[in-house]
Amino acid sequence: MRSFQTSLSMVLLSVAISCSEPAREGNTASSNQSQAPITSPQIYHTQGMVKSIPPNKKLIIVDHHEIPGFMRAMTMPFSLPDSNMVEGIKPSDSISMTIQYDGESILLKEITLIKSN
Ligand SMILES: [Cu+2]
Repeated sequence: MRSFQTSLSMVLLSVAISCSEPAREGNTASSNQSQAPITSPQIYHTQGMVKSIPPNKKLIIVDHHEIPGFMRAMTMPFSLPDSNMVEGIKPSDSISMTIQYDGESILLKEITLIKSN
């Protein structure tokens, strides 16, 4: 009896979940309205170690920690919107970063020096 109740509540739960899915079809009359983006920009914070900064300062290559829900730990380049962001920062320094992701591209918002090495 217990297991019957459990499976019944599982069924009810899954029905409730599928019913809460927003209906996206139809509604063609209002399709001229600008559509909301699928994801609003997300802000992430992580730390890492600077691997290199090319002389033109358009990039910074960072060995960053895991960013939960976004990226595993890895070494990767980040575009620098402003070369002044790496003022006083050099390879092997430890930094923290604020990253904005809009579902398509990554924007480096801030770099903070944690420890100069
Ligand atoms: Cu990454």
